[in-house]
Amino acid sequence: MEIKDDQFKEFFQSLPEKSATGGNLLANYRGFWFGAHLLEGTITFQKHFKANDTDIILATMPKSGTTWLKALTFSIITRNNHSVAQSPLLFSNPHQLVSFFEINLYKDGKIPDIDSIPCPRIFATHIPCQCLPNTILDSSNCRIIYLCRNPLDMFTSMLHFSLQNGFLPQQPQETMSMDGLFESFCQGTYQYGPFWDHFLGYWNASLKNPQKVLFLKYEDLKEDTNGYVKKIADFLGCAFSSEEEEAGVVEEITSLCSLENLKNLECNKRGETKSFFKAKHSTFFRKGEVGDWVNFLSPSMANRLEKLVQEKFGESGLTLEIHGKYLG
Ligand code: PAP
Repeated sequence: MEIKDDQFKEFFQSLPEKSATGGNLLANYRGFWFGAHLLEGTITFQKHFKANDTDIILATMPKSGTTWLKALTFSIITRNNHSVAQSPLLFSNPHQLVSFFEINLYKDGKIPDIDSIPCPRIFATHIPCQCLPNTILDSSNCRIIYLCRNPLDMFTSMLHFSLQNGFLPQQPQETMSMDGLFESFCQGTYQYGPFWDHFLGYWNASLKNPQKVLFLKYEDLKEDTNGYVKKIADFLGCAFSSEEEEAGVVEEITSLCSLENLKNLECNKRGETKSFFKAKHSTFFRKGEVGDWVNFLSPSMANRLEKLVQEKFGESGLTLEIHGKYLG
């Protein structure tokens, strides 16, 4: 796949810090690592996106529960448009209902027509807070929901996703071994990394402006999904009425969006997302467990990541649950 825009190509080449991860050339842009295609989409989005006050932006690092957050937010916002039995989620993968800015809408430097999307518009992004355009952060009342996940499970999830989609060679001795991937993860040199600055960007923004940025953790969402469905609705200004609560709408949304339910729908068993790469819909739904990393990471890998978490989040007030332990 070739970048067509020569000006952008030159810009990418001019970025001083580069890293080769698994044969992918990444460049450091404002403290974060991007491949050329993602950076082109990111910069086009920064230049051309105009936020509306009613826009909702779902932000995550890859493998932190993006698909789940898309399904939940879509269901909360559109709950008066159709019954759960007729939800579009029964026929479409959540990634088809909520698009990413840099991966879908502004991909390849395209400028999409998003004015025709009915309000409130829901968008998603993996772009760090530090790289969002001012129109989102300062000059509109749009809302951001950020979902983070403990990095041990995030890494484990990414490893499976990459293997299942054939992004990694099956033989560990080839170019991109698990050790190599793990090293990049700990160095922060992978798409959108490092995770610590990604988390902290949104964490600090949520402390500064809690009306604008809701900071959530995957582990909390698993523990009390109904409670967080209500919290998300409150934050978005569309709280559930007592009639809705009595009628069990919150629980209906939780079970519609549960991993078991989504995973078994035909629309998620078949098909694939097409962007810079193809990813099978089924690979977005695996175990969805907290602490599954124990089955894949060696004790020394776990130790290294735990130390990293303590070192990077120690002063911030952000704590992460790692299999029963709270670090940070
Ligand atoms: P993305 O950022 O590439 O879109 P994302 O959805 O964040 O991927 O990550 C997929 C993870 O979320 C998988 O975790 P696992 O590998 O540890 O199992 C997937 O199982 C989990 N996931 C997807 N949908 C749900 C859901 N409805 N409930 C809970 N977890 C989910």
